[in-house]
Amino acid sequence: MKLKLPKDFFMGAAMSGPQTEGAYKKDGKLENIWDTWSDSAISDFYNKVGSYVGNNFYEKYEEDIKLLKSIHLDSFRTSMQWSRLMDQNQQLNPAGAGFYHKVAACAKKHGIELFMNLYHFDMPAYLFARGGWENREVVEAYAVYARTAFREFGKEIKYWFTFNEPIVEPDQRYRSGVWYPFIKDARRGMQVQYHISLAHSLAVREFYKAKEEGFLLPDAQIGLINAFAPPYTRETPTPEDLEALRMTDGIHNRWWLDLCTSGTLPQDVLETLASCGVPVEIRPGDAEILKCGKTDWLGFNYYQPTRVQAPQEKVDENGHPRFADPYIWPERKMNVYRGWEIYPKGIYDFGMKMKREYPDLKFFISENGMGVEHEHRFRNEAGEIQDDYRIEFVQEHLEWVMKSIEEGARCVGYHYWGVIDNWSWNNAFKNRYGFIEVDLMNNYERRLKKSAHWVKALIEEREKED
Ligand code: BGP
Repeated sequence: MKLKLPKDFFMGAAMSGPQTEGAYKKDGKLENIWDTWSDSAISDFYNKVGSYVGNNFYEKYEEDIKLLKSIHLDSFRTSMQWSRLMDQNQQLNPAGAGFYHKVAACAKKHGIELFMNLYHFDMPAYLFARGGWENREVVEAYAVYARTAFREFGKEIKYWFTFNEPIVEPDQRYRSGVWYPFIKDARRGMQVQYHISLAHSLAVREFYKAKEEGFLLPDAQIGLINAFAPPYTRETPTPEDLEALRMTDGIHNRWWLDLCTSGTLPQDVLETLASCGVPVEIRPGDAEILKCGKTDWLGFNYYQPTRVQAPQEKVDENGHPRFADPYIWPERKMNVYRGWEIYPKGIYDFGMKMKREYPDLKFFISENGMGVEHEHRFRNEAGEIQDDYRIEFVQEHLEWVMKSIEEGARCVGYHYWGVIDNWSWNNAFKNRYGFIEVDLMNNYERRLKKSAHWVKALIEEREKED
């Protein structure tokens, strides 16, 4: 199939502050939770590469923005680091703000749209020490941070997002405990998820207040980014399989979709949780806050489908209710380096679900990508990485995006994750995602891979029609 990108469709790059900037102690930047983890247990990170360096975007932002433009991308998303923008007294750190002003000005100069996200798993350490997302004062502090950002950058940035994948910290830090601080407590995890929902809603409220007061561009928009992939189960499911589907979808997707579309949380999910000993503590007045959580659009991060079936045991090894077991689809194709299934049709299924259930809300594919280990194996004689597997991956996913648009999905863009190789949390630089290589042995030098030429040619085709 010949791939043809529609007009008025963002083609861009996704990245985040904590995974690219580095400069972890420069210009008044405070410690964040990744720095704390890196300092306390560096062996938890692949090749002992902690959070300190990113891919040196702090120094190389101009070169990087020019590179994105050189392969004809029209937009990119990154995130501000709370620990860089604000000081411990919840005041703006002018030097930190200066960096983001430079990035915004540079994007403008080179004609590339900047999408700005406010939080990408990067709690400032001093706030984590006060209880992090378990503490409502931290929720309030996040609203102050969001207000400050909107007012400081309101005339420079049009597209804003409150959170990237707000489901990840409750899961990784508090429920499964695989990320620092390694807590395995379903109740605390749900409370964190709930508090993040309040924080999102307070930030959206601040956004509209700032808009009313003239601090923002008149067409500024606010959204939330999540991995919303609809879960699948076996082809001939039992009622128990369907129940596993309901709760998986409820906690991971409907929770956020309902919040962004109707300013509420799914009652059936809250009730099931309470009946299983995981009640969420809701205070009077919270419903009013959540009502403010409705957004202008969504970002959909998609890497792999979720497949579930009825759980063998109703309780897991930590004594928590177990709502589902993983289901291994016999026909699955894997990205063996990351351990994630590759299933491009999932992107289409989400588009159709949005069309059916939330027809008014537009969205874009905010992350999609393929991380591969030891990519130097694929270098040709001229030294260029021949990442045909990545080209195939992107091509297949984009084909399903196009099909969903043809059939009525309101998908308005595609951002590839990690256009420039970056730091992948505790996998550090193990799996490389980029169309552009970062040479860690050579001062973070950037080099195009084969996929960079491919994506450039794809976008040029569209431009020829203008
Ligand atoms: C998403 C995150 C990104 C990014 C990506 C790839 O869930 O939003 O921050 O890291 O996954 O995952 P990883 O880097 O773990 O391979």
